[in-house]
Amino acid sequence: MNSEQLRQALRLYLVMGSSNCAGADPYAVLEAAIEGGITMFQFREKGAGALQGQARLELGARLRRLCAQRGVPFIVNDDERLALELEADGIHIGQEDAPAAAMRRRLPGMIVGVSAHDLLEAESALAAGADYLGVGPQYATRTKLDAREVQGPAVIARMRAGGIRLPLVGIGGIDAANAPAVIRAGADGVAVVSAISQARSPKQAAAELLNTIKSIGRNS
Ligand code: 3NM
Repeated sequence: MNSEQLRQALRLYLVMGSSNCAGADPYAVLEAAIEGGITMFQFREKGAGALQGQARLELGARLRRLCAQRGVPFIVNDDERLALELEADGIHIGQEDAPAAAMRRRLPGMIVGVSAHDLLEAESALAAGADYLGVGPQYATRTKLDAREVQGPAVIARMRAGGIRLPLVGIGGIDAANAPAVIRAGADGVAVVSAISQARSPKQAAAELLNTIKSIGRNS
């Protein structure tokens, strides 16, 4: 996937694990979200109540197959071994995880995404060979308990002004109402958890978000 294809794939990025689905079946939630138009998926089986071991691997394998069937890139959060086992399209790592350069070496051919919180972190991720950045939290989130201070879309504008051209998504508290501000600040797309996984209709929520993003276009 080249950088332009990656930009397109990042337009509406669903991040999710079983504990984000408010008791619903994660397979059904992902299927509905794909029907609604999500363009990329990250398996993030993390936090209180997350599946472990074989159950985690089995759910990951089912979601991975669904993504493969529907042509949606499948990314694994943090876990290098799981990414290999599931033959993921990529891995997403935080600042605390092994640096992007090591991932790129050990997971040849995979997309490497990195969380960055300011221009300095964005520059070092770029230098380490990251393919895209996740920048957050844009707004208050109840999904990630150890999220940093809310930054607002201005942090994306600062990265762009500082010369960061990498494909980039905003994350944290994003919904259809505030997504336009994130795109206007210079993001290629938005990454969401609860706005889709906890919506009454994940399909409708995804479709609404995608329409909103499409109607904005970058820097308009
Ligand atoms: N990373 P929701 S915020 C997974 O700031 C994640 O890096 C964040 O969930 C960061 O869309 C976040 O439900 C959770 O607010 C986003």
